[in-house]
Amino acid sequence: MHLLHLFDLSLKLRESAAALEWNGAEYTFGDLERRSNRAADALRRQGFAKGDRLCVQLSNCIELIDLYLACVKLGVIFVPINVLYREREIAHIVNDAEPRLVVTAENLASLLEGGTSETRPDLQLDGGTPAAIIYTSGTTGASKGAVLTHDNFAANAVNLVSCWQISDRDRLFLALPLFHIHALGNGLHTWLLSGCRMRLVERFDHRSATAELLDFAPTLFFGVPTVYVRLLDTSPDDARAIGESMRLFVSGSAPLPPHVLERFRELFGHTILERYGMTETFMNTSNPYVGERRAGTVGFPLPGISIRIEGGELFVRGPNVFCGYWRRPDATAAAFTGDGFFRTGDMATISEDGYITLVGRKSDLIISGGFNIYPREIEELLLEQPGVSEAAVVGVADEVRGEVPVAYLVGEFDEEQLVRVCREQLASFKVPRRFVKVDSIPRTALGKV
Ligand code: MCA
Ligand code: AMP
Repeated sequence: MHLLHLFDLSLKLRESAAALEWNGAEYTFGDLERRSNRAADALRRQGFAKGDRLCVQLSNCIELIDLYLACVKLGVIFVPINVLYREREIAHIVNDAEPRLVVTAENLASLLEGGTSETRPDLQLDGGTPAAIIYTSGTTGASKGAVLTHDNFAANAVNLVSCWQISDRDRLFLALPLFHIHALGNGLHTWLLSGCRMRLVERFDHRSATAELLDFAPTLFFGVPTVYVRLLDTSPDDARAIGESMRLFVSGSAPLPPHVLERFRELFGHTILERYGMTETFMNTSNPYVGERRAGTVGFPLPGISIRIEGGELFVRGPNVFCGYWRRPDATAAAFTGDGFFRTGDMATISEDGYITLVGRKSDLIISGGFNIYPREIEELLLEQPGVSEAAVVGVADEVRGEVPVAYLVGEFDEEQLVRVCREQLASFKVPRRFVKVDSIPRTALGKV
């Protein structure tokens, strides 16, 4: 299914309804339809055609939505890039995706100025057409592009709207970054499908979050665990007031510690609903909307999604699962079993009454504040530095961010220089908090730390 058929339930059917609050202004779905037609016109004038890639490195803003919708309308593949990424990280994505254009805050305005036509492009396409490529899972140091189709986005949105009872009566407060699946796949798509009102903010800022929530009085909120840990600092009166208007708090992207769920319930009067997803698969499992939301678990498979646990690893198959890694047939083949199940790399157990619990990961992955860090990528950079002969980066528990990276190094090195290089070349959340000098790094016979 072309995603537009879902979006038209709002863009066309609810044309004059309030759709978006952004930066103090209000927009209807009709406004978004016209704005994205102009953005599509601007892209077409740059020579964009179906199948071309557009890289976008922007924090949350209305123009990012315009560009995404323009891509959907043109069959152009949207490639979002984390705004915190530095040159080295961006270069890898741009070299791999080979976009026709990279949009940043610098060239955004001049690009959009070139779009004047408000007529929607006339384009038929089927659901297997790629809608986005999102870079992820760099167990080899370099990340791979997960190719996500219109059908993948549609299957996820339909599941969540139905299972979480999202409707046009909802008010969604979206503060997570639109360059990841959490906000893009779950937030933006359920908003456009349900036709609810959304207030978008540039980013989640714990200093202003309470005031924003009180002011907007949302019914629906998506957060990563760090966001919920931050919200535990809300005063009891404010928390009660926010809880009164709220219908549903959802958490995902990293494990929500049970004590956070408990404390949050006492303060806000709501049991956070935890679900589990991946960039390659969108949402796989969710705690129930009605019934027990069990702390420490990620609930049950969502509709149409099959789950199997083999050798402790969770395998998943369904219309939500991506079609492969961009230009990486070997990696794609290795990621699937013979009967079409995707190997998630997540280790899981299932209780007798069917609740799934994630118990670890097969490969090294540090999740800090909901952002993924692949130790290998940082180790490779550290090993390029003078004096460093061995490097191992590991995740250390952190109250707020869940985990933070720490580097263990063998050799004679200048710590200040390492900090400087990491700051220059890595997103801030990847910079090791500490550099620990050790005599040797313990490894297994296979060389694994
Ligand atoms: C954080 N920073 C940002 C942003 N978020 N900068 C620009 N835009 C952002 N969106 C930077 C800050 O500038 C600061 O940098 C550092 O991160 C920490 O900021 P702080 O204000 O202390 O933040 P916090 O209170 O600790 O909260 C951080 C956060 C952020 C808001 C929770 O980590 C975040 O937005 N995480 C969500 C990531 C996400 O959406 N993941 C989903 C992946 P400096 O250190 O230089 O001062 S998708 C996924 O995992 C799957 C599909 C799934 O299941 O959802
Ligand atoms: P990404 O590929 O960046 O989207 O990250 C996906 C990974 O995040 C998954 O493979 C899990 O390891 C982790 N993840 C997502 N949701 C949860 C959750 N609710 N609990 C624990 N881990 C999660």
